[in-house]
Amino acid sequence: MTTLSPSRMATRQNPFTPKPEMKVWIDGELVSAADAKVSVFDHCLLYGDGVFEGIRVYNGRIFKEREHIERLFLSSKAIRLDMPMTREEVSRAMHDALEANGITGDGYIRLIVTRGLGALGIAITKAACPSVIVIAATISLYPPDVYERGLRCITSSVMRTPPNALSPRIKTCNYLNNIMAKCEAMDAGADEAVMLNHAGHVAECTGDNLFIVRDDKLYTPPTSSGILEGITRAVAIELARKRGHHVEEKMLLCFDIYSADECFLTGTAAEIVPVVSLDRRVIGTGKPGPVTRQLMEDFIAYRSA
Ligand code: PXG
Repeated sequence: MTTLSPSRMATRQNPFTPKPEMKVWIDGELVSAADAKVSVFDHCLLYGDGVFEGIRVYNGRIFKEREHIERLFLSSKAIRLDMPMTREEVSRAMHDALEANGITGDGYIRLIVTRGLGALGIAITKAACPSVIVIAATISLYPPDVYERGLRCITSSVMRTPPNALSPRIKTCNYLNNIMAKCEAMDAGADEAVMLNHAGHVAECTGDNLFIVRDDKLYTPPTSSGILEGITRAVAIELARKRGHHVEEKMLLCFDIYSADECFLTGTAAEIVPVVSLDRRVIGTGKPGPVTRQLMEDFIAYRSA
């Protein structure tokens, strides 16, 4: 085994380099990307001890801003992290970050709250001083052809955390089990992984909620199946009901997906994206179905309304 000398370590090139002119909002200050750093003693780095939101900006407007802020506050409450800012201040910070980065069209906000500096121990110190970070940037989407051909998925062997472990309803900065599931999908040559809960019921994908369509009715797992209550999921439910579809939150098994007419995922990053196979079983015709296509269209109209 070769060991890297410190100098070689220092000169390795990270393929990810933020644009130098990018400004990151950290605890009330806008700092350049190069200086946007957290301490090695930060509990979010040491333990994944923090919560976050990923938020879209369409046409300069923060999509579902109130809902994202509310979920952030609920996540932080659940992990006993006292938000150091009010909802209004968080909103202002996001708008300031957008303005500082000249984002007037489409963009993406990553809002992070870390427990802040702590000792090298698990215990939360009373003096914990949480940090709030707002990164305003753009997002790389699935390439357009994915929306045309649909995703190929596998069922992951990585279980979604059971609600009595780390509740999937909390959007914590610990995404390791989702990352492991995504790795499994990539290794299998698939696009995404469907994660099951402790009882073997379908929960969700690694960063998206899941729906199936059967006989023009839509079904999606309930929060009790161990999902993040997605904001895009709520929009999809609303849009489908507006089209007159029956939408039901229902416990699902892999068989329900194999035997569905259509399947699609919803999430901030993916928006609405069709799924055309699971574990090499073709879903429906193997092409994005009419209900999914209609919803994708409706979503585009909705987000820019
Ligand atoms: N489930 C999980 C586990 C998620 O992380 C969703 C569902 C969909 O929720 P929203 O509210 O976004 O409709 C998410 C959200 C990424 C990324 O980089 C993923 C999410 C958010 C931001 C970025 O893949 N997932």
